[in-house]
Amino acid sequence: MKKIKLIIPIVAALFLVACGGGEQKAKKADSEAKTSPKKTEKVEEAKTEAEEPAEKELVEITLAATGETMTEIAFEPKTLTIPANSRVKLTLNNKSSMEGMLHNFVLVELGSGQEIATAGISAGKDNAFVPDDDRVIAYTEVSDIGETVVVEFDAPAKGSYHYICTFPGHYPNMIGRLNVE
Ligand SMILES: [Cu+2]
Repeated sequence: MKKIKLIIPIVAALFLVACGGGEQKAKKADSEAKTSPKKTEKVEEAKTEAEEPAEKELVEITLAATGETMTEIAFEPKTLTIPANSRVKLTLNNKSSMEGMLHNFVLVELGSGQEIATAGISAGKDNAFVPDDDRVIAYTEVSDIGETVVVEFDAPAKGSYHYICTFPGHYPNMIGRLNVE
C-alpha cells in the first residue's frame, strides 16, 4: 500500500514535467522563429567587435554648465566631438552660483530633446529628471551649484546627438551637440 501511494505522485510528477517541458519547447521554438533574423544580426555584430582591439580609448571631457538666470544658462562648450568606439568619461561642472540652479547632462538621440525634457519633468527629482526612454543614451545625476558629476559611457554609433539639461525649464537653453566621428 505504501508503494502505491508513492508511485502515484511520482507518475503525476512525471506527467507534469513531460507536459510542461513540451509546452516550453513549443514556446521556445516559436520565439526563436520570431527573433531569428535579429539573432543573425547579433552574431555578425559580435564578430566585428571581436576583430577590434579589446581596450577602448578613454576620452575625458569636461563640460561646464553656466549662467545665473534662466535666459543665461548654457553648456560650455556647445559642441563636443569624440572618436567612434571610444569610452567617454564626462565630467559636468556646475559653475552656476545662484541657489537652486541645478544641472544635469543627458545625451539623447538627435532631435528628441524637447520630448525627453518634457518627460523628464514628469520623471521627477527621484529619477534625476530623466525619463525611462530608449532615446536616452547616457546621463549624469543632478549637480548642485559648485558641484561636479561624472558619467562614463561607450560612444554611440557614428553620427550626431544632442546633450541637454533636463532640470525643469532649462531646455531649450541648455542644449549642445555631440558628434561621433
Ligand atoms: Cu540646467
